[in-house]
Amino acid sequence: MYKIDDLRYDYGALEPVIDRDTMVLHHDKHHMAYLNKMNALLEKYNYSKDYDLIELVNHIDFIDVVDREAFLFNYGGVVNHNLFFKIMGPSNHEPFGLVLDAINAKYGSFTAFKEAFIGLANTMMGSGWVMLVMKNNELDLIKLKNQDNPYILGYKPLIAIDLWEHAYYLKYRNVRPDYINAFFDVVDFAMVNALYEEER
Ligand code: MN3
Repeated sequence: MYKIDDLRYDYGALEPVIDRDTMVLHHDKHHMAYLNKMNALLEKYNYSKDYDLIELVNHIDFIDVVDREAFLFNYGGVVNHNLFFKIMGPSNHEPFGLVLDAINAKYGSFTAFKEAFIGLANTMMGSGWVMLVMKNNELDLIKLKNQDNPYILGYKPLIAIDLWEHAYYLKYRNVRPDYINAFFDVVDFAMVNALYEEER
C-alpha cells in the first residue's frame, strides 16, 4: 500500500512562519489520516497494482461509484499534502531559474505573481487550495475546493498553499491573511524550479 512522503526537514524548520506543533499535527495526523482512509478503500477493492500515486487517479474504474467521492477526497488529501510539504523548506526562498523566467513572462514580475497568488488565496471560501500549475507548458493559478486534486484535471502543480483551517489555526487563529502573506517566506524555490524543469 501507499505511504506518505517523509518530511525533508525538521518539524520546527519553518518557524516562525509555520510552528512546530502545526507541522506535527498536520503531517503526522491530518496527512496520515487521508493516507489511512485511502489505503483502506484500496484494500476494500483488493487493489493489487502498484501505479505511481500520481498516476493512480487515472485508473480508479475498479472503485464502485458509491465510493468514488470518498476515494478522491482522501486521495486528494494525500497528493495535495505531499506537494505542499515538498515545496516548502528552510532555505532557497528567493525565486530563481527557469521557473522565475516563466513567472516573469506570464505575470510581468515576481511581485505581480505573488499578488495574484495571494489575492486568489484570499478569495477562498471554506476549505481548499490555491496552486500554481502548468498545462501545455503554460502557467496558471487555480483554486481547488476541499481535497480536489490538480492531477485529475491534467495539471502539473508547482506551488500549493493549504487553505484548510488546520494548516494555520493554532498560530494565526482567525487571521488567515497573515498566514497567506507569510507563505512565500517558506517556499523552497530550488524545489519549485526542479519541478518546473522536470514537467516542462
Ligand atoms: Mn492540510
